[in-house]
Amino acid sequence: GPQALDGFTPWPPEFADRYRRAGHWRGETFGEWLHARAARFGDRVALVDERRRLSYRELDTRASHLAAGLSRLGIRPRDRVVVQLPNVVEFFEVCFALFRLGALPVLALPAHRRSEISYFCEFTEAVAYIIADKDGGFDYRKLAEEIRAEASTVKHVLVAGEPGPFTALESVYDEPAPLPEPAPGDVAFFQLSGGSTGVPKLIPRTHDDYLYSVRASAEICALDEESVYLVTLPVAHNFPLSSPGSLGALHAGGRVVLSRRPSPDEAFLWIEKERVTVTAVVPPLCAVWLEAARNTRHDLSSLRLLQVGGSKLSVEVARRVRGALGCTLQQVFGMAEGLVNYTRFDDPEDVIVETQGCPISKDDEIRIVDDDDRDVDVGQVGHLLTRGPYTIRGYYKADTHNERAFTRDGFYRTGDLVRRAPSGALVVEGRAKDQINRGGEKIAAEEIENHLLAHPAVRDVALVSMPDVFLGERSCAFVVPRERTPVPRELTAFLRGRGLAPYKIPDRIELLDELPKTSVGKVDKKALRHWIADKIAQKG
Ligand code: J2J
Repeated sequence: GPQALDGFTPWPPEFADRYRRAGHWRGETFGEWLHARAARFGDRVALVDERRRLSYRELDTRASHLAAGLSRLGIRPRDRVVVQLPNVVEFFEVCFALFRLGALPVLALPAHRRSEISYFCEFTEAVAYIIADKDGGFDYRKLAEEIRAEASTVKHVLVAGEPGPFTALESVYDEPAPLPEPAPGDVAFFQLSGGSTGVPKLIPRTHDDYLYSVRASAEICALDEESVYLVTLPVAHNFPLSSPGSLGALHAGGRVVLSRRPSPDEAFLWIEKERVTVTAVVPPLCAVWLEAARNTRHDLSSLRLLQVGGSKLSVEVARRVRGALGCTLQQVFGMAEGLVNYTRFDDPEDVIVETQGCPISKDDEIRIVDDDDRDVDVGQVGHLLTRGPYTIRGYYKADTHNERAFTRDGFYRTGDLVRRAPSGALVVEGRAKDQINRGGEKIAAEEIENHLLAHPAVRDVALVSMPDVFLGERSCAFVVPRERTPVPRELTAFLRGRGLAPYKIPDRIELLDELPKTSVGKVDKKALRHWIADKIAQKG
């Protein structure tokens, strides 16, 4: 077959064969998949946002027209394109146009700023950057000007909405032209890793593997033509995209409704208006929704399923879902690298409330191991390793890191600490990776530490999580200053100036004379976490 993309680690042939024989990998591309949906669901509404309603057929046609236009701009198969769009219909037109072209979307989040976007553009040698004009009070065209000045490979900036100095996305759509079809085993796009390293890692997902996870997820969640899925989290994130997410709803012939904001104000309005049946939120948002549902004037009776995932949901909040919203709770423990676990509809209530569920596939292999990769006893907490038909075998262009992030026999080291409940379901007990999970938003400690070390008054630094009632965790930076002592506000302003996504700015900065070290001379982050947790607890 054709040569695999440079920097992509394919599954070994014996595994690929097994996944094909099992019927997981069906040899279908996203482009073909959308054609098939359009042929079957035609004039049914596929997508709804503030401004537009698009049928399956219209989506299919618009994607083909945009693919043709992008091709005429010179975008070729395997070219990387950084896509940073809010929750609007254009996200799907753009992604499917690129899929059809065989060009590869790099799915950035709306919160990303100069630091992240310029890195994605440079690392992937992206030829184009696709944005909306404005969202949430932020002007992405300003960001694009900085990116264009820094990233020499970016030839095109395409803007959904008012283009300013750039090209209007709307002007690119053109008469469809025959295009070379990508192969189903090819990389289709890149997700971003929550990460624990100095720079974010890119996750290559293939047509075959991703469509399997979408199809199987849609089945587990019993989606059908009557399903109405509300996207409240950022549309590009793996959870609302594929677990079963917008793509799962489209797979089943349902309707996808795009809410710009996750706030109850906006989301509840959509639920009532479009008779939404299913949606996905992170735990802090779940708590806010439950509170807001107490005295909302909106009719939420259509909602049948609330999925919660991205970080650990507390048992107390979990128990309140049915009473407050009158719908079923489903816990979802997933990762952009692949593996996704769901509690099932027929699970007993305590399994739904107290566990993070079971994997999608009988071919998801799960190991729970100690620090030396030996299996722990049943029920004990250990490191979660996984391998399977939709879990990557390597990050993109990351050979050195891949040696650490995967076992020699291809298991992905998730960095999560889990145990098996008596039911067999997984329970997330903690994390071994150096990451802060800020209400579902992941922060790689090393990335922020490197930025802080670039400040002339900073000698040493450690970023750790601190407990937070609302978000579960927030970030705290322990800073050892040089002769001159920086004020915390100066440091956060410095980080903003470096173009970091706002959620990565430390919530708190503590100055120390030196960082505590373990017996082997590493920074003792555990001690720092305890210290800050105690300090917060004393304040009450
Ligand atoms: C505890 N920790 C969780 C949960 C994810 C579905 C749902 C979520 C994601 C996601 C996703 C958790 N309880 N229920 O991609 O398809 C933490 C774990 C995990 C990391 C992955 C999906 N659900 N987590 O959150 O790539 O630490 O994907 O390894 O953003 O989030 O983060 P991410």
